[in-house]
Amino acid sequence: MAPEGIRLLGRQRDGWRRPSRYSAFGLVRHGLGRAEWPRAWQEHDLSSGYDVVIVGGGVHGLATAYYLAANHGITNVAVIDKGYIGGGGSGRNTAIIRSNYLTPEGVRFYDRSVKLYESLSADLNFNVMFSQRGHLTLAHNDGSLRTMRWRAEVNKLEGIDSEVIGPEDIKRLVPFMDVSTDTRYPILGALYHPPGGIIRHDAVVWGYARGADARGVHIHQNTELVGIETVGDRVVGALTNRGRIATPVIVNCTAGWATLVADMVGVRLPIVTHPLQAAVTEPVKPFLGPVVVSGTLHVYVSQTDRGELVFGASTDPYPSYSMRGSLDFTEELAGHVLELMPSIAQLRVLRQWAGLCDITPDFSPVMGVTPVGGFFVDVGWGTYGFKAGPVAGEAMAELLATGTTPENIAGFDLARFAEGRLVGEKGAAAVGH
Ligand code: PYC
Repeated sequence: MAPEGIRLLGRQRDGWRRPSRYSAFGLVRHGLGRAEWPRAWQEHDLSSGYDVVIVGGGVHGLATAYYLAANHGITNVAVIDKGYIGGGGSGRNTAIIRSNYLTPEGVRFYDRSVKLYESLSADLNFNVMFSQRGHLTLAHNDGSLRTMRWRAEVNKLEGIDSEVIGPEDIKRLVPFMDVSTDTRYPILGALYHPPGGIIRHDAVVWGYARGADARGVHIHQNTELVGIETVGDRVVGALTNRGRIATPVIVNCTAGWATLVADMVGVRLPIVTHPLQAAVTEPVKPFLGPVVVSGTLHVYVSQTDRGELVFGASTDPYPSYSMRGSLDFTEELAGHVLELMPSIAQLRVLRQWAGLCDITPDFSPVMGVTPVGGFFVDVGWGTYGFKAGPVAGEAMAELLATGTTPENIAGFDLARFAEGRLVGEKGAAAVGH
């Protein structure tokens, strides 16, 4: 049987007709000939009005625009970004996808995202390189082993493939891992989550941008929101560095700047922004299968399809908007990686960077309506944002199109902080914060 992506060529699930530049013939012509590749999304003049203005051209903003158009036929939509699309958190994460959370709400929500990621290449007709190579969260002490068991049981009750495994099974999955008992941080077990893995983050951003653009959405890069106009308690316009846009709906899909955008309409968000640093090594032959996470050592490691090792850490301990890496971070991170994998001591680190994480008191996002009519939020993603892009976009699009909050995001509303209904996900953070 032909693979799903090929069988889908030439027909669409939502009745939309693909522009000819995306046809199988176009692919061959551009692949073999000299014709220039078409741009994946177009540039447009800023219209004087849109039905919806989405602030933030990362995976959340673009997925929201894509599902508004694809699932609800709402296409008079602008996505604005003060830089270039995918230049914020969507381009600065470590591209880990998983659904092995701690709360039932979290598990169900992230599982829907994994499902959407599984069919995303076919849905967007764009290879997002989702590699479900498994995800291991190591436990180095009794306390974390207990949390892994707890997570495994909640996961199983929700139908998610997760189990606690011992050092021998870990060694089988990652043969060069030091699982001996005479190390500083002996490995007692791990939460093993086979559907987890990594993805090509740029491809996800570009795929959603291309799909939204082809359905009529306008993507405006280098377009900064500088103010929001309201009449009474309703949004009526977005003020940008390129001019005013009349609009009844603004969706805040930013990371790092979420509180500043919300301040424009007087909505206070319980968010503190911390940098999160990561680094990548030179490429080597494939030797690491699953993603490996150690909360105790504050580190996660995966090997990309190109062979590089990607490392990440916990957030920097102080609030900041800095997106620069630091030498002390890299030294500490490298030391922790070597505790787990002493044999990679000769690998050279090529690059390091930081992204901004908007952290809420319960480590869960803030999604949905706000006290200001027409001002919606999809923010506060802490260290989980990239993996949630598809489900967040799908749910936000449904909310905007129907006016009804979908059940899978109802628990993440802003009012929960005032009403004491927190959705505590700190225990499922990749690493301790
Ligand atoms: O939640 O899997 C995660 C994660 C990895 C890096 C930062 N967060």
